Amino acid sequence: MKEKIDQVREDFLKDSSSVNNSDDLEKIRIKYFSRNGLYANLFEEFKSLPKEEKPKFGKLLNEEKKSAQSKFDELKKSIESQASKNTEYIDLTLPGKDRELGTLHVLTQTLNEIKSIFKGLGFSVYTGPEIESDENNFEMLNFPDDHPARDMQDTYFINDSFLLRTHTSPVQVRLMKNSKPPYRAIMPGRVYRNEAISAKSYCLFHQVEGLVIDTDVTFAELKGTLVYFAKQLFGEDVKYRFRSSFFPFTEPSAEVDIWWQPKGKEGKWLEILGCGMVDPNVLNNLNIDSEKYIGYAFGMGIERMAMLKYGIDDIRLFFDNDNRFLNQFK
Ligand code: 2NL
Repeated sequence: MKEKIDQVREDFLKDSSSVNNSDDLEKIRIKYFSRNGLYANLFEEFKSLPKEEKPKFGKLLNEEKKSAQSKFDELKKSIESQASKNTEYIDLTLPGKDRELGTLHVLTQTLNEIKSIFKGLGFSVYTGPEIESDENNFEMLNFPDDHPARDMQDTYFINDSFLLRTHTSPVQVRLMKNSKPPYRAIMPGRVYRNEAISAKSYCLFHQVEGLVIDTDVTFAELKGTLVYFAKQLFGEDVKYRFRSSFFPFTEPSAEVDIWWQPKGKEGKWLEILGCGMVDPNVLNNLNIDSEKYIGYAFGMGIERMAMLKYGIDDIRLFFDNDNRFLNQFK
């Protein structure tokens, strides 16, 4: 009996020294502690020992089993704590978290494109204040006192003499007041109009105007410049036309249309910009000798350009800051 007990202890110590996980542990539990396990077998044999040996071996067996059981419990604890640690491991093969980069607003992208086309033609870029005088916004530009654009309906007046500019022309006026010709410049910026808000018009929008003044400027140069511009922005194959028009500050005046042909739909002419030869009255107002100097000017809405270029059908989308819209222009 003594040898058998020693053998079981030795085997148990050997087996438990190679336990690595809960499966190994379960095998040991079954082998030693189950109803048909080795300790149960020893107790079974113990029953058939002679009466005088029972006290001695009873005590020994109880101690042996208790000691093995406590070693087993320790082992179980250590395996369990290891397992719980293992669940917190870091999976180095997981892809990293995306850091989302912002994107330039589609209007900024469109303006940058327009700017780079004109810079390539030798134009400089000027900006000016959004709050302007009636003088710079209207008077100098040959708007008669009773011109409908001066009406409260269209202009946000601040007081009798100041207003939110309705176009970027006052930046040209400032340039002409502050420096001598020749000029070759574009003026981008925000402008304001007191109009009913709809898919087509908003209370503010962005404009790029251009001004070229020199001693030998021609309408042909105006046409060549704007056709080049349209081809750069809308593609070499763009179909365009010049249509005569009217502005208070240019004479003669024209509007440029491009042919818009959506797939499967009827095509149509869409206006992209207005232009003309600077009215001599404007030059005279600004003390530029209209006998010596001649010039052309043009103006376009940046929203309108972006809407045509990207097929956007509601101007309000530019101002809503909805990421579902903005992220399409990454
Ligand atoms: C349009 C038309 C235009 C101008 C703007 C201009 C400025 C000065 C003198 C003469 Cl200082 N003209 N600007 C000329 C023709 C058209 O804009 O449809 N804009 C959205």
